[in-house]
Amino acid sequence: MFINGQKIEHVAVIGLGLTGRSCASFLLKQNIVPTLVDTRINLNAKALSETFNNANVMLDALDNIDFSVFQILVVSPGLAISHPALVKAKEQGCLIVGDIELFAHFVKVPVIAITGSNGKTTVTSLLAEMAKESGVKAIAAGNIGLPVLDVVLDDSIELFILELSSFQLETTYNLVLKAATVLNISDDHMDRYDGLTDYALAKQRIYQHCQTPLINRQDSLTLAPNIPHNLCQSFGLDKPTNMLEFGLDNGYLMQGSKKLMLASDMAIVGQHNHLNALAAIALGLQVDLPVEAMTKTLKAFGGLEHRCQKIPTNDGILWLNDSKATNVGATLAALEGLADHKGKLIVIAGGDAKGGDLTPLKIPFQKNVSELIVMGQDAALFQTINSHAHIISTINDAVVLAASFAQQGDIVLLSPACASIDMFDNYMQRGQHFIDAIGRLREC
Ligand code: UMA
Ligand code: ADP
Repeated sequence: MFINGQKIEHVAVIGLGLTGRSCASFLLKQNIVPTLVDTRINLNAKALSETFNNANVMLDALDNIDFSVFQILVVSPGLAISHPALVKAKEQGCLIVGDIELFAHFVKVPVIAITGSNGKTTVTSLLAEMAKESGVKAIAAGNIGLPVLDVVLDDSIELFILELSSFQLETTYNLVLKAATVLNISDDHMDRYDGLTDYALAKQRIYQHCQTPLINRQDSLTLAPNIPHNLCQSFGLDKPTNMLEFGLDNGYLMQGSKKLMLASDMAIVGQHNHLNALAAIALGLQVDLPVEAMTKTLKAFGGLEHRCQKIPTNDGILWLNDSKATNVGATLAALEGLADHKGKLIVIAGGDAKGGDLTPLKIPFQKNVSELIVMGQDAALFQTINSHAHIISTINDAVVLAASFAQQGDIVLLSPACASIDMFDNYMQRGQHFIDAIGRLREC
């Protein structure tokens, strides 16, 4: 394997989750047996070694490992490259990359990439559906859950649609993109960044080698640094002024002065989904997907689980599972979408706030939310912005309490504004426990 003209033989894969394992398999296909490293000492070293061609496995703190013997360290997104051991390795001459950078050196077909604080998975999935509807063999990969190196060598793929996290972008240098977008920037992962600007800069790396940057013209942190405005396309909720702009006018999704479709014909609802739809169409046009196929997809695409997902019940209450709202911006979008609702709105929130600032929720909670129920390690933080918040300890208790407040015509929304890992394996498990608890209400 050659990277930047250098023959690569000595590689360490750091982190042995989904990404690290896919990197190890990929490197074996390139006849490189990597050293496998993880800080989790409870992993099964013997089984890992056997799976990856008797590779050397080191389960230890990064500080205890001498990385200077490696040419490349392939670092997983869950590990911060600001870790002193990795900074030292870089000073000693190691190249620090992620799986997306390796992908960049091997991919042979067009790539579109999507990042942002919220809406990445929705836009990535929508675009993949639009490509399918257009007869293009596309695959959605990356942060969405399918590691890119598992599919990069599949010759049948005509288009890659990548969901990229800021963590992945930090270790990516040479990814050439047909089109890319930063959908929006709001407080997230503040436990890994020095502030919002630092986080936005990581996201903006997506535009480094991008033919058509697509920016959110109402969110200045999504702009492409050093790229003239006239080379960018944009989307926003306002009326577009030319064909490089996508927006809304008189209830229509528009490209410039061209009507694309009625926003109310979309199967997913809420202003944030109008933005998601505009972004998906703008990206799709860059790879020549027909507008008709894309609007047809928008009429049928019913949204994804755990994102303002309706849970069917026969109690006359609208139960919404928005467990994927792992930051304040996503919860704000949900509250905005429900602002016109007439009955009571009961919200269940809380978990690990990841060092984020909850104050943007203060006024929407005051104005629109009748009862706020909070749980998890940062529950008390919610009481600082809403002194009436009820603190409970389990999601089951939250559902039982919410049911005691709710009557026919009311809404109960799980939209935590926090990560789930203090109480659950992941946001999917949190959403499932919410659904299960609602099911148990019927049994009472
Ligand atoms: N970890 C250690 N020690 C190690 C390596 C990892 O403790 O040596 C911990 C990390 O801190 C983290 C966990 O293990 O808590 C998993 O980290 P990882 O880098 O091994 O994660 P993967 O299993 O490879 O999954 C990653 C993405 N996870 C993260 O970025 C944390 C997945 O996104 C992604 O789907 C997958 O690669 C395939 O590309 C998940 C995610 O939560 C959905 N992403 C964040 C988000 O969307 O907010 C960025
Ligand atoms: P991501 O992959 O970026 O986490 P998802 O599409 O999975 O995004 O949605 C995550 C959360 O963000 C959900 O609660 C969803 O309702 C909300 N959301 C989706 N799109 C947007 C958007 N454009 N702006 C704000 N919130 C959004």
